[in-house]
Parts: sequence; structure tokens; C-alpha cells
Amino acid sequence: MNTETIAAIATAPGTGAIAVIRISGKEAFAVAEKIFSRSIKNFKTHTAHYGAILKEDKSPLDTVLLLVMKGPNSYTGEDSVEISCHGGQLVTKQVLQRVFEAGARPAQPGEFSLRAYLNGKIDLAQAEAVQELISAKSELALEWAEKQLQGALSEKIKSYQKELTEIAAILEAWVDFPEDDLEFAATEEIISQLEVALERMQKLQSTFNDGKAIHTGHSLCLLGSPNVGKSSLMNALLGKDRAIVTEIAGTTRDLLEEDLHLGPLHFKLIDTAGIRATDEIIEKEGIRRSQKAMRDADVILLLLDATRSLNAQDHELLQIAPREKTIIIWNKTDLAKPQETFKSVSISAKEKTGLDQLKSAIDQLIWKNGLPSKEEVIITTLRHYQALSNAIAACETVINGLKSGVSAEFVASDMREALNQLGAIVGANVTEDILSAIFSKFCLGK
Ligand SMILES: Nc1nc2c(ncn2[C@@H]2O[C@H](COP(=O)(O)OP(=O)(O)OP(=O)(O)O)[C@@H](O)[C@H]2O)c(=O)[nH]1
Ligand SMILES: [Mg+2]
Repeated sequence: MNTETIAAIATAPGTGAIAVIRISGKEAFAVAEKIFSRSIKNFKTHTAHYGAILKEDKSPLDTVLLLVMKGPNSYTGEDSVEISCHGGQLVTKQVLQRVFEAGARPAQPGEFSLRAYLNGKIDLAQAEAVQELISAKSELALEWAEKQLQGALSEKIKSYQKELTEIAAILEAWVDFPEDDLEFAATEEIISQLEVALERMQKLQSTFNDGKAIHTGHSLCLLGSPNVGKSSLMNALLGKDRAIVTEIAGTTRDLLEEDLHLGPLHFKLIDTAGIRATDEIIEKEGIRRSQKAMRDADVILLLLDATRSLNAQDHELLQIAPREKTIIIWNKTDLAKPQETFKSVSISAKEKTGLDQLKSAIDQLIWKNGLPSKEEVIITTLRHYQALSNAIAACETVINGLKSGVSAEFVASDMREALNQLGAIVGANVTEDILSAIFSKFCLGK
């Protein structure tokens, strides 16, 4: 493993009150020794020290706080130094430059976390949680990323590995000593153990939809005939005048997108052009985009106007909007009562009434099986989902193989495949390519 000493600015780019420069590697203390105004040799680990970073001519460049952390008790597991300097862009760059001159090299994106992983401080699922934590857009996403960082997912995967390893050992023995034919009862027992493990893995696999949605947020698409009040509802939900509202049908021509936070969740709210038959080129394009947004959305908010009876467009939209992801909303109920009584929510975007009922209808639609409980472990990463699905498929092959008396070698090999796939989630036997794909997405200094 590469043990060169690396350094990077760990705080966000731009001007701030302070900036942190992080140094990690065998020479981290020697690098700091060369540029700090005091000798760091006798500093105790995990202590902070006031002093200056010196220029080449030994004059002070900036006054800083220097934190020393002796490996393995550091984020990377290596000797590490963190310098908190003044947060000006130029001064930060110059301090970093001094660190390079003293012998460190620039870190790659995610290289500190990569080292933490390679040094066994965190496993791969935890390293990925670091990234999810940083990019979390809602409280819920943050909470689950924190749990994954604490190792909740890893523990679960390790428990599957343990169960499957015990079964694999029996199967391998069967390959090595084929003369000791597995008894019928033993095969039955193995199959039933495998089925139990399989069911648990499938349960975890099924959390991916919720997990993905929690992490990336759901998209909510406002849809309806012209003038039903889509843009008014967007503004009411956002609590600000984002979209233009007029009494002219065809006001919104393009898609408008805004972040919306409802309780602990994050949404992408999309306002669309009202759908109607038209010859006008711009409006036609707007309508084409509305239809695409409708297909892509997680939830469709289909608006109807309570002050008039349903027209041909309304009927068509009711026809084409997929039932399972559509909430029908009667708007303008401050002026008139809804015309028909199918399952719907009544609101007034203008008077901002009925919005709480609408929010709970959205909640109910998204969490068909209820919000995942805080105790539950969920998967949010496609890579984990794919590896888990492969492990499940391999287990199913093992079960079918045992049931139909396939030769022991094949069954044992499928069992190894299942274990390899589970291992890949926490980071056993992963290739360089996978590691670099994961860590290169991290920010510099993380
Ligand atoms: N009384 C009343 N008027 C409303 C309500 N919601 C919207 N309106 C009015 O209806 C008209 C159209 O509202 P918009 O929000 O622009 O409608 P839209 O669906 O975005 O229209 P397009 O962008 O043209 O498709 C405006 O004059 C709004 O003030 C409501 O709840 N009550
Ligand atoms: Mg509009």
C-alpha cells in the first residue's frame, strides 16, 4: 500500500472563518515539524497547539492551531496532522503550499477515506456512508447514513456471511469427502437453513426502493389542464412566489423545478405546462415535457378545477396518469364544491387550505408499507443492491441444486459466489476498479 504522506484542504473552497488542512502518512509529523514555529516532537497525541506556519525565511505566514493525532487512532489510521488556519483562499493555499514544500504530496479525491478503508478503520459500506452523509439532503437521509457509518449495514451483512460460511463449510467437506454422502436429513436441514437466510436477505433487498428514495429524494410532478392552479399550488407548497400565476390559460411554458422539504423528507417539486391540444409550437414543446415529467415522476399531483365540470383534457389525464402514483386534487374549493366524489383531496391553493391533508396523502402514497422504522437497516446504494441481488440469486441456485441433486462441486461453487458477493458489500476481495470508482466520487480532502 501507498504510504506517501498526503495533504489537502479539507474544508469547502471559498472564504471562511477558518480552513482546515489535513496531512496524513508516515512523514506527517516530520512535515509539520519543518514548517511549524514550535517543535512538535513532544506533543501528546490528540492535543491542539497554538503557533505559526513559517515561510521559507522563517517569518510567520499565518497563526494557526495544529492538531496532532498518532496512528492508528486517527481517521486514516496513520499519523495525521490537522492545521486550522485563517480561512482566506490565498492564505489557505499558501499554507498548503508550505506543506507540499515540506514533503507531502497533493491527495487525490477520497484518498483519506481510501486509506481509512485500507487500514481497516472502516469497511467499504461505512466509507460509502461517509459520502452519503456529506451529500444527504434530508434529515432522514442523514439519519440513515449515520447508521450505516456506525456499521449497522455491515453488521447485518456479516451476520449473513457467518450463516452462509457455516453452510459452505459443510458443502466444501462434501466435495472433499464425496464418499461420506450427505444424508437425506442433512440436505433437508441445509436447505431449510438456507431458506431462512434467503428470506432475511430478500427482506433487506426489498428496502432498496425506500432507501434510494430517501437518499435521492422523491420527485413530485404537478399536472393538469391549463389554469387549474398548478403554479399556485407550487407557490403555496414552497411558501414563496416562485412560479408566475395569471388567469391566462397557458401561463407556464416550461418545467420549473424546486427543492421542497416536507418534514424529514426532501422532494423535487416540478411545475409543468397545462396539458391541452394546441398548435402553438412553444406550448406544444412545453406539453411534451410535461408528459415526460409525468412518466419520470415518483408522485403525480393531478389537479382538477372545482369551479367547472371536467372537460375532455381532464378526462384524458385521469385516464393516462398511472393510478398507483397519482393523487387527484380538487383545487379552488374556496369557490365551489368538487363536482365528483372519487378518492381525492380538496384544497385551495389560493387560500392555502387543505395542504396538510395533501401532505399526508403524499406520505401515504410514498410509504405504502409505512415509513421504515428507525431500527430497520436499509440499503440506499445501487452497488449494494446489485451485490445483494447476486448473492440471493446464487443462494437460490444452491437451494435448487441441493433439491435436484446437482453434484457437490457445483453447489459449493455457487455458495462461494454468494459469499463473495456479500463480501463485496463490506469490501472483501474488491478490485482496484471498484475502489477507485467509489473513492473518486468523494470530495478532495475527504
Ligand atoms: N379562487 C381561487 N383561484 C385560484 C386558486 N388556485 C389558482 N387560482 C387562480 O387560477 C388562475 C390560474 O392559476 P395558475 O396557478 O396560473 O394555474 P396553472 O395551472 O399553473 O395554469 P397554466 O400554467 O396556464 O397551465 C389564477 O388566476 C389563480 O389566481 C384557488 O385555489 N382559488
Ligand atoms: Mg402554471
